[in-house]
Amino acid sequence: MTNDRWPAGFLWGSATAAAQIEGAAHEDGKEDSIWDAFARVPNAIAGGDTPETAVDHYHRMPQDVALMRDLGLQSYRFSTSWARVKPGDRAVNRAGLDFYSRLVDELLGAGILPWLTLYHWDLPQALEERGGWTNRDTAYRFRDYALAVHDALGDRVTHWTTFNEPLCSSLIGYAGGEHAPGRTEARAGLAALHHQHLAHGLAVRALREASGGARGPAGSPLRLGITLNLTTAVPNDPADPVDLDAARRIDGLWNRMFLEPLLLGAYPDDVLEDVREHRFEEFVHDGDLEVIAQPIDFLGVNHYHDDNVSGHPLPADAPAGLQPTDRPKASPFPGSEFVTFPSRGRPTTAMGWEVNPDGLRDLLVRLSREYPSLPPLYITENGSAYDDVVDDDGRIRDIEREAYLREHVAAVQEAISQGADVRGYFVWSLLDNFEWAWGYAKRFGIVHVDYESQRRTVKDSGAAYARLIAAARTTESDRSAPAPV
Ligand code: GBH
Repeated sequence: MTNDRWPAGFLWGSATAAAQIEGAAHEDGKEDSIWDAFARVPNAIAGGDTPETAVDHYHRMPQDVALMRDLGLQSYRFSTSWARVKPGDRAVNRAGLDFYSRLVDELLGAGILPWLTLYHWDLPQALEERGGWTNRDTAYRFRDYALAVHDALGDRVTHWTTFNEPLCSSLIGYAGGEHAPGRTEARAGLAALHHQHLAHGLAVRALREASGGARGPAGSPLRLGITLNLTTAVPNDPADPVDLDAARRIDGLWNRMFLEPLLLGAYPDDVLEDVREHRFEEFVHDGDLEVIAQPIDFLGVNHYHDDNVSGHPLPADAPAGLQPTDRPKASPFPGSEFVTFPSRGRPTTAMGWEVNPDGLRDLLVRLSREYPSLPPLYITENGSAYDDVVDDDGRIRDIEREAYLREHVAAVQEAISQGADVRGYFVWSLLDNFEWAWGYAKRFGIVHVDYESQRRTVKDSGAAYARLIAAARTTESDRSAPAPV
């Protein structure tokens, strides 16, 4: 892959999420999440697909862990399902927690570090019926759920992530409507955004206390963090003030509305001004920002693409962006609904996302320069969807996904050489899976899943990733490897 050395202890892994792989949507006491309910809304999900069976990981977990071991993964990033652990947000469901307990044991037995995410978009539907993330009380319910998972797994799981991509589960779910719960109200999206931040802070505080207080030799052994999806907003014409302002607005909503409360303890003034008509400040109570801005041990970065942003309408002949279904949606950008995303004509993945590995390098370097209080970074997701072909010999020669992977891993290494403190990389995704509003139509796996037989086949990209990990580990600097984070 490259002859340069990787920092000692750099962690290689792969990621999944509960609703995307587990299936068993109504087994052993699990109740509906908002994605189970959303799948029943006509035309919400491409092909009428549902997460009911997904890739049946709930029943195939030991084989899937064996696959991870065969690939040489050092860590596995998975999420727990709130609706399985506390169905309807009532009492703890032992059977649901037992599944995760078995998973953790299986991982540890295979020498794989469990990297647990508490919320990857699957709110219990019962809580949605009480307002979901627009209801401040949901933040406190999240803290209780986090403590229940910690009670069961805190003796074996060290690495905890509160939220995966709160941008998506707030603005895309409540303002844009492409994701569950499919609401299309700008103010609801902003309420969800703040309440998820609050939930993060409450959970971090509760988990630290439950595990012995602040980190330190005698204190908590936990490593706590959050994962954001960070996307660079590139002005279409950097000499045009209208495009520059559009890029500022989108950078604010995609990135700074999340980074700044967490790292600086304040929402960015310019974005507060952009969303003024929605009275965002009413959601922010005294003391909330101190709760939100507690120190974290790592920041997870999910990155897929950057985007070209303009403040002008698209030309009439511009190709329409890919949409999972033709169900009407709204803008996920409160106060900046007019912004457009003109194509730069670069090659795209099957999601229509332009491929630009330099964008990942530049993002990581920018974060390191602009936020002095930035904790160590982990790439908690990066990957690509392509329309795979199973050849007659059964092989999946997914050369584009392999190239995407190599180029983005190289971009991470360049960022490190330019000073970014990146400690690990998780490819999205281990398995083809339920790609949210796209259903099973888009495949991100480095392992192919035949959705009829549930058979798993390592793709060429998966074999390449296994070789890459093995090679990277032999080029680690000879200093003894520190523990991750
Ligand atoms: C991630 O989503 C998820 O964590 C994962 O579950 C999923 O399977 C994977 O990526 C692949 O999709 O603000 O409306 O202009 C994040 C990918 C990147 C999609 C940012 C939405 C912004 C759209 N997201 N993008 S918008």
